[in-house]
Amino acid sequence: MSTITFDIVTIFPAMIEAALAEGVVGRAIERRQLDVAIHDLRNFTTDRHRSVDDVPYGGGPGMVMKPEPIFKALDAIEARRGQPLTVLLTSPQGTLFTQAAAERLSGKEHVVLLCGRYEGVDERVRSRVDEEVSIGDYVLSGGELPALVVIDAVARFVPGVVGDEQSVVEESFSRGLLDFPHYTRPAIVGAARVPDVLLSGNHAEIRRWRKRQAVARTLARRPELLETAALDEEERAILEELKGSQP
Ligand code: JAH
Repeated sequence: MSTITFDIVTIFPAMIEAALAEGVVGRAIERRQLDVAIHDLRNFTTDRHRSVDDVPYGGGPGMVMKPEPIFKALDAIEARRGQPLTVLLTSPQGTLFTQAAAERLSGKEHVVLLCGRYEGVDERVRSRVDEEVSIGDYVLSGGELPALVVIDAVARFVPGVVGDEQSVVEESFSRGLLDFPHYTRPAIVGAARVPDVLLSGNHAEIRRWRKRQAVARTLARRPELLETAALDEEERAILEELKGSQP
């Protein structure tokens, strides 16, 4: 069985713990398809106050994460795991974390996630970082939520983590398109009806309708995805038709 080990370095271990207990990822950990170790950065401090931050050189507002506790934590993880480690830092300065990046990381045996806080980490920490990744262009209060995003997206590529019922290949982004609309019972709720085609039992028609919806939605909401999407012949035809009908 293939597994991947994540080591997470954080000042909020309870935040990580709670999130990883639930859902697909929680189940993968129970089944030992995923191994996650959470390291409290304060356990690697040496001063009486267990300080993980300090004032910025050069002045200015806010605090900066101290390098030594982070170096000590990484040394301890390295000693426990044996190399090679891949160290990830989540920050707004990173390269965009995409589905392709998640797939690539799922091939690693160990990934260390460093969660920053405050105004960021001392620049010298970057000498120990292999990749700096951003989950999107917004500022958060720390790297814990992005680290959880990375673990979730990577775990889904580990064979057996996602059940057959949520096929990884069929879902949104597997081919670079947005997903088609989904419906369940009842067929009519108030004035809102499920599209007739989905009730028709005509599976060829249903497949065509879903493709059309996925392409139309992508064109309307995320047209830039169509530059790199792996469209089949039918999807390319749908796209040309849709482009022609709304210039
Ligand atoms: C904020 C350390 N890509 C989103 C993202 C990732 C990390 C952070 N913010 C946004 C962050 C404060 C301190 C990291």
